Amino acid sequence: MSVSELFDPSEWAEAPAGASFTDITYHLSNDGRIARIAFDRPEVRNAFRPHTVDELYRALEDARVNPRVGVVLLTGNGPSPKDGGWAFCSGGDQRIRGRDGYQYSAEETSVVRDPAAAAATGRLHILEVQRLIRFMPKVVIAVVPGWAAGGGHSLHVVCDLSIASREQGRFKQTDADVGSFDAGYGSAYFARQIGQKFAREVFFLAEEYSAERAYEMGAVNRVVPHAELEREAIAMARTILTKSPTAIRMLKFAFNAVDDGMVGQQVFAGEATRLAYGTDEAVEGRDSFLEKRDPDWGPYPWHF
Ligand code: S0N
Repeated sequence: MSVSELFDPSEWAEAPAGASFTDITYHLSNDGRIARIAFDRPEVRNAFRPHTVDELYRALEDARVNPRVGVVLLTGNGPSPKDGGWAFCSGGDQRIRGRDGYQYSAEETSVVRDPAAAAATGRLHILEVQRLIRFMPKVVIAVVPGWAAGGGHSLHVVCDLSIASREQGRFKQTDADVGSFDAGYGSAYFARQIGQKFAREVFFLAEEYSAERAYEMGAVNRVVPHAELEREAIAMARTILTKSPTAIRMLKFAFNAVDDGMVGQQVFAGEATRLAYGTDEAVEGRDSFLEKRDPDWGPYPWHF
């Protein structure tokens, strides 16, 4: 069975970790440099349950630690076999939302160490996925073939770039309709992207808006014909892959830092430390310690 109508099998091979997934699909491009991670619950507009979030986290983490991967495409498979509808993601699966979060079912709890404890408590760990997207030193592109709603809307917000289907891409922030609120990146950071008035309108009115309208508001980067969506996303990824990995990484974390406070500074500083370790000056610091002598900083100027 085809992964998705927009999926071109000649471009991709299933990632080794992908074989065990049920709620998402995970592929790597044939040269191993692009990851494609897709929600695979089209019959519920790609809503996520805790098990979906576990798989999503594992796939993103796998892509994060793969040194060949530079760009991740996050998308939703489709169309729905029930009614032909398309979705990127419609957020948390409302059928299993409990009073303290989203509930695992008995068969899903196999993914956690203590099934009984997991079944007894709700999860809200899509926020952990948001942070992983935010802090991974790779570019994550939301590829939006249909609805981005609720927590799915927030996921597209937190991705570095968004590309949407002209015909099927639709956006709606339903949080306030269902008594839910993403009070972090989904709203506050969204307002940084498109401005306070538009962001408040999107949340307070919870109206549907098209891909073209999202583009006008500055919420998506590109709107392309539906049939071209994944091809265009791959082309964007290929352009990014022609750039310096270090420059892209430093730029992503520079863009993040101002909104991420001390954590943003920490992430940026970690990358600065990695660069510093590559200098002769830092090597002298390490060697002097190991050789039990005073460091010789003489060759290294106080730059101005
Ligand atoms: C996406 C919408 C607008 C699509 O409308 P459309 O095209 O008319 O399709 P429907 O007929 O409505 O849907 C088709 C089938 O899919 C099911 N379905 C759709 N979305 C969901 C969903 N989210 N959960 C469960 N099922 C869903 C429909 O029921 C239908 O099934 P059948 O055919 O059996 O009738 C429209 O579907 C829509 O509005 N969906 C709901 C969107 C929504 O409100 N999502 C939840 C919002 N909240 C979150 O996502 C919170 C996420 C989170 O974890 C969080 C994060 C940060 C802080 C807090 C939280 C928190 O949870 O509180």
